[in-house]
Amino acid sequence: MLRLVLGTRNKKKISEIIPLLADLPIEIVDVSQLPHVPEVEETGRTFLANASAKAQGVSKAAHTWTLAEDSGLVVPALGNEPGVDSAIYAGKHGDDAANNAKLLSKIAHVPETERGAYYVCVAVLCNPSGEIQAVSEGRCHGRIVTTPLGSHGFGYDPFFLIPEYHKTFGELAPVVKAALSHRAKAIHHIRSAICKYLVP
Ligand code: ITT
Repeated sequence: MLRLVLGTRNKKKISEIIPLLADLPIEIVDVSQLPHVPEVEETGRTFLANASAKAQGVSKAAHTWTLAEDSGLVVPALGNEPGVDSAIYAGKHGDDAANNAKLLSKIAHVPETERGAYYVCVAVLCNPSGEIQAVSEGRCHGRIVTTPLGSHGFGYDPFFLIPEYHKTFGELAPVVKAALSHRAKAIHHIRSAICKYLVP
């Protein structure tokens, strides 16, 4: 069975990605299980640049097929913030509470009718030599609400409303997010490449 490394250290992402690939006859490990693999710096200004850097950095260091993704929230009325800076919006990497507080303070100045937003996920698959073999993108459209609802998901999810469901990703069950999310769409699109290269 071939091994696929998930080139992410974000446990919430990992817990969303694994079920989407669990039916494939491949061994999936995440990079935290490979202590010799150094952290990859995210200096790119696009989701594609950062996803590529993560997939290439991890695959070269681990000499293994690697799937990485870069994702974030885009609010057009805020000049596309937080965008690629979603994880560090308020300064400290992965501080969801501070990031949400900053989003809230900025969205307060935006009229309710202009609070549309979308999540983006760009996924990149690299071979063990660090060569990009496939790229995919998924988007999920919604609206920003000013009262947090629910405790599922992570990051901006309690503030991200899916209008068709009248619920935020914080309220919707993980199985629903797994059907609708930007990450689910990006992984779905890249599955055929994973199958082509890793499934006998
Ligand atoms: P890795 O680089 O190790 O993958 P990371 O958390 O640094 O982990 P990113 O640079 O891709 O990942 O930043 C993702 C940020 O975007 C995350 O911290 C959230 O703020 C936001 N985000 C992305 N997907 C999200 C989701 O499904 N729900 C809520 N917030 C999300």
